[in-house]
Amino acid sequence: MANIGEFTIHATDGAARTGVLHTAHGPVQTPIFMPVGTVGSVKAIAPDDLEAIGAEIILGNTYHLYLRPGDEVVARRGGLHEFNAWRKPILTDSGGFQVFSLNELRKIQEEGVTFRSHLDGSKHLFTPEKVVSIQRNLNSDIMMVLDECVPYGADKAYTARSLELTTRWARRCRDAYPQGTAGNLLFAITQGGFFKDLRERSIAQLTGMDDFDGFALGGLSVGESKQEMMEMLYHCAPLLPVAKPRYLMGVGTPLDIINGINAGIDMFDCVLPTRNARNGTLYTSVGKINIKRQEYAEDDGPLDPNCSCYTCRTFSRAYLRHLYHAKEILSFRLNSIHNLTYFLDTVRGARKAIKDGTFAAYKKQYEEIYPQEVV
Ligand code: PRF
Ligand code: ZN
Repeated sequence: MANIGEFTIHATDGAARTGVLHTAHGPVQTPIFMPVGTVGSVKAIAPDDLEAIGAEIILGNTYHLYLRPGDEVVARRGGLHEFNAWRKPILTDSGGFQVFSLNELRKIQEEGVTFRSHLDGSKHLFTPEKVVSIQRNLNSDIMMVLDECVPYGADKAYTARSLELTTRWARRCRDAYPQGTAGNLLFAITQGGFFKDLRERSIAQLTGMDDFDGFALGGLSVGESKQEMMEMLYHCAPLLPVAKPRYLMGVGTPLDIINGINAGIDMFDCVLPTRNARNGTLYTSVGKINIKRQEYAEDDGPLDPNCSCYTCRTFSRAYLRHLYHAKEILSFRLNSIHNLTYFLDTVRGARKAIKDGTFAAYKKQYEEIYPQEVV
């Protein structure tokens, strides 16, 4: 049995790597895409669906689960895995990002961040110690430190002060739960906005502590152009320790993920596949389609002939279009199964290509499918 937190790289192809990260709830093959289950459930998808599409790890949100149903309620049920019946690994975001995106009135101080609940307006304080305690109650396999995701357009002075605070908060998170205490891993989050020297400083400070189980790139995909994101991604990824898992938070499109892998990133999460599924935007081997369109009204073919998911094996485009227009809730489930399969197939294919030494050709295929996104 491998130790919890052990990360083994099996093959590399350029900067891209494939390996396995061992968690308390089993191994995760990397590179991996993590479906988002904000409140503990991946929207419209049950755990047996997740198993069927080969999901290995899902993401939950500290912010939402703390507010409702409450992390102590979850702890008394034996933790999030027992509560939601997903017995494989779970990563939880720390809540920092959600506080910043869902609260206009939040207040950041040395101690932590004060905010009002988006549910009932009640006032709360997240400190580094508090978000670790919440994530321990959830029994998350991978906990994230409290950070400030610097808004796009923030000036250099603000960004510099903010990254120093994020570093101090990361230290406090680690001190609240020293490495190896129990089975919960803790990842640090690097920030630094769109200033390369500040990004370097944030990475140097956090990797210098040497006791995190992995490192995330935060503060990307926050409104910048694709070109700016890629420039920062390709600048920063090689600065992260080779031997630890690297996580690009909240990214992205299939081509973003391919670029991330190409830059040496191991983990991704994004609401795109599930959110787009619910508005009828579906990813296929020839690009994005919208199932709403009239052209599919009598199309008896499968959604994607190259996909082997339950939706594609079983239903026609005409039927999926009908379910969408009839606002049937089955539409959400079938479309989500397909889109998540597409994202998981993307990382599965990447793992194989890295092992085979053909990742450049694999990347080129995605650039051809999504030409409008190439920067
Ligand atoms: N910090 C945290 N969660 C995040 C982000 C971040 O910067 C992002 C940015 N894309 C997504 N989710 N804690
Ligand atoms: Zn499919």
